[in-house]
Amino acid sequence: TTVSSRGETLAFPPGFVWGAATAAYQIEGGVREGGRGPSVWDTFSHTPGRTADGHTGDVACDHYRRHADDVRLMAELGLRAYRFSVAWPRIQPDGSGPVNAAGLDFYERLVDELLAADITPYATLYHWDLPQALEDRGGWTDRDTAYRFADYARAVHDRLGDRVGTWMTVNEPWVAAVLGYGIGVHAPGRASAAEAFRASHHLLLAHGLSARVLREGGAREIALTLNLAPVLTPGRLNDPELTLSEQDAEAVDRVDCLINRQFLDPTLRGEYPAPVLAIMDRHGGLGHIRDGDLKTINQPVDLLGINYYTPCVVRSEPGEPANAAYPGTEDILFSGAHAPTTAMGWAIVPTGLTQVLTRLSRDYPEVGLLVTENGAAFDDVVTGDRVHDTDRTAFFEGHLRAAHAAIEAGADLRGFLVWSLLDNFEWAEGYHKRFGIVHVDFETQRRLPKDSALWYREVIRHNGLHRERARRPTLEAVA
Ligand code: GBH
Repeated sequence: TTVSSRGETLAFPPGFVWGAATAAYQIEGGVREGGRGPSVWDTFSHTPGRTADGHTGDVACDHYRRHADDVRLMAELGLRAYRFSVAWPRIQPDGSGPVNAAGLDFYERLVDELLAADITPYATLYHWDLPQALEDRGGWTDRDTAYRFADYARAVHDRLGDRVGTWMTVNEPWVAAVLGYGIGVHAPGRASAAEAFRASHHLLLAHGLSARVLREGGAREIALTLNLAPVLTPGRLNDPELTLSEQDAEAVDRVDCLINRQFLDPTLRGEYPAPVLAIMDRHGGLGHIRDGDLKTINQPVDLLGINYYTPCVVRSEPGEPANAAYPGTEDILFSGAHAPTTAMGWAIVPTGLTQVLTRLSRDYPEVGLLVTENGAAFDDVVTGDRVHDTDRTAFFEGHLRAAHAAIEAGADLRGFLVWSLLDNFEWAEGYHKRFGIVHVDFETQRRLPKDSALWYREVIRHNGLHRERARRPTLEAVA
């Protein structure tokens, strides 16, 4: 592996937040419990051919029933923070109207268990499980969904606002819009560039409207979470300082606008980048953007959540076939990075995290930063009662070194949450792809902390990488 593991001590700032993240549909199961209504992911996963082997989130990690045990496990692993998502269809089974008290009760119990275990709860309001009833009325392509979302946010905050300090509005609007509406590999499975742009805008509007509601309700910290990726050329992957041709520089900028700035600029600056507007205009027009929307979207946020997995590698050269996830880039070739990959096929490039963080602190200096997801799927093997996932530990070690380098360069990074606490329903990939630091046997629901979880516990205990602990097992230890 090329992931660095030089083994020296690396201390993080005092108070640095260490934890793990999950999302409701990926772990809860109990899809018909407690008055929950159907979401687009229930519909999608039950539609033949949509997910690997027809896997669904019907049972998942059975966390809906096992939450108390799972919180105990988090405490044993030394986690200081836990980011979970609230399932909108548990709170409003039809996406609007009366609140289902049983749904709020569930999250209240979870939050109380976390607080009792001295684990700080971070609540995400939307991690892709849109109530099906709203999808039936147009879903995120319909402007009204954003207003319904603000109502839902108010209901959740009214009940939990006294106990949850940090609120994340929307998780990865790019994924929700592009994979869900643009190319259809995620729920609701629609495939239209024009619809994806409308959906993106309405997700941003939902962020702004709900951020306003949360602020009025006295929320301590308001955040949104974006999937951000440095956009590189194959040459830049090896040499970040490499001077690009004019064509490559423009290709990089256009893709950066689509994946990163389409979300960063409206939320943090109140404007869309010009290249995004030009591409949008050619895919359905700009009619969905109304006067005042950008002002609404540009609410003050305290924290930006960064989900980092892998960089985006492009160059100016016609892509065959065109990458449908990036409309308006038919003259750009998306290539893989020449680097080792995870079981998802995603290139492992820890320095990409340094680049994302230092870029954010340079271009958007007013917002605090939190890594809300970073992690990797590997083909784990259970040996007795151990999972020796050295590849995952090396992945985290590399990315923590990269995060630390960004802090040293001045980035205001406040914490790091691994994706994910548990192996879980990996969306279109079903249960085949395991991202957990805890192994889950989906037959028995047995939880088994992987070696990476034991390693992470030591990282948390030392507030960083510690020489003795971070080192590979010695020969004696192995023998
Ligand atoms: C996150 O999305 C989700 O928030 C989480 O629910 C999910 O389980 C987790 O990641 C793992 O998938 O161009 O082929 O190199 C991550 C979304 C990952 C989207 C990387 C773009 C680029 C793939 N992103 N991906 S590729």
